[in-house]
Amino acid sequence: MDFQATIDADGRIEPRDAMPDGYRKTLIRQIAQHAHSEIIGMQPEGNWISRAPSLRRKAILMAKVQDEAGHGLYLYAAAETLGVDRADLLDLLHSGRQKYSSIFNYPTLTWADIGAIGWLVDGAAIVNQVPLCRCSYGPYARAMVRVCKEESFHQRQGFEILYTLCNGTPEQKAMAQDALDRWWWPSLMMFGPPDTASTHSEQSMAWGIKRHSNDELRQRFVDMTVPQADVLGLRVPDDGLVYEDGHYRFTEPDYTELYDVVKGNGPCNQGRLAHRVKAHEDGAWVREAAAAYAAKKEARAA
Ligand code: FAQ
Repeated sequence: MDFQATIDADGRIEPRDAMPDGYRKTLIRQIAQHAHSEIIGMQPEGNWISRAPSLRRKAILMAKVQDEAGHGLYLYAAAETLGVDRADLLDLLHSGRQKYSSIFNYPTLTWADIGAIGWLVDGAAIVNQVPLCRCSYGPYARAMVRVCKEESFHQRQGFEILYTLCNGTPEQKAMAQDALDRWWWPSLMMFGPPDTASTHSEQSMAWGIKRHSNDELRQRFVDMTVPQADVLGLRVPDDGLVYEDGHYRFTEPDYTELYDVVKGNGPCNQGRLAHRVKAHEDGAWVREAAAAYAAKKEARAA
């Protein structure tokens, strides 16, 4: 079957199938940005591993941060099936020529932020990524299945951190509310610009890469999250929130902030990238040792 017939039949495109250049390019862009987000996304939470309030919390947080590294690995591997090299993608990230999600340019000021990231950021990631399990490109769709299962666990652990804080002292509850106040709007921005300003959505949806528009997914996230805030006893910081016809109508986030953060002007952009580049350089000897070991093994087998 040719490309368009496979897309029309809602089938899967596999790495060796013929595909238009634009389809390949769009996938490389989106999968690379997604992979970069996973590994840069390790930093805000990694910041709290040494300060987690108990051994149990520390063990859970370490496992979560390691999961994010694993997601980066599946996604870089999925991108490589499209004929790009992981080292080149990392160069593009490090030189600022490829993007990563705006959300990871905000600081984690208190322990409640770790709960808010799990609950809201992983929650938003699930809403965005579950439909990607049905993406028309096979390797990306298959990578998403496992990623979504792990994100589900992450979302619950974040909610449980906040639930514990909300049922603790008044100071702990106030800390949880402050985290929600700061993370709510950036979480809404994760879904991208509004549909009227989204440059790629229409074509990506026609190709079956994206299954829903940015605004549809944002609405789904709000509908899912507001009742959860009620269970926590927290107030979503939006005076315009009303329940109407089965949906929560909400105030749109300030998209000028999204564009500004994406341009590199968020509170943590410079630090995140500098930390990432340093980690990469410090890890050069590990990559060299692994390559030397693999070469030796191959020579022995020959
Ligand atoms: N941040 O035309 P659209 C996670 C860019 S993973 C930065 O609407 P598209 C797990 C966009 O790239 C989070 N840039 O674009 C975790 C494009 O720029 P370009 C990452 C953004 O691709 C949890 C331009 O704006 N998830 O959280 C953002 O159709 C906790 C125009 O936008 C994914 O990457 C943004 N928020 O839709 C990890 C999911 N929004 O390339 C650690 C896969 C838009 O033309 C801890 N990606 N841009 O220069 C997607 O679903 C899509 O790429 C969207 C954007 C929905 C993000």
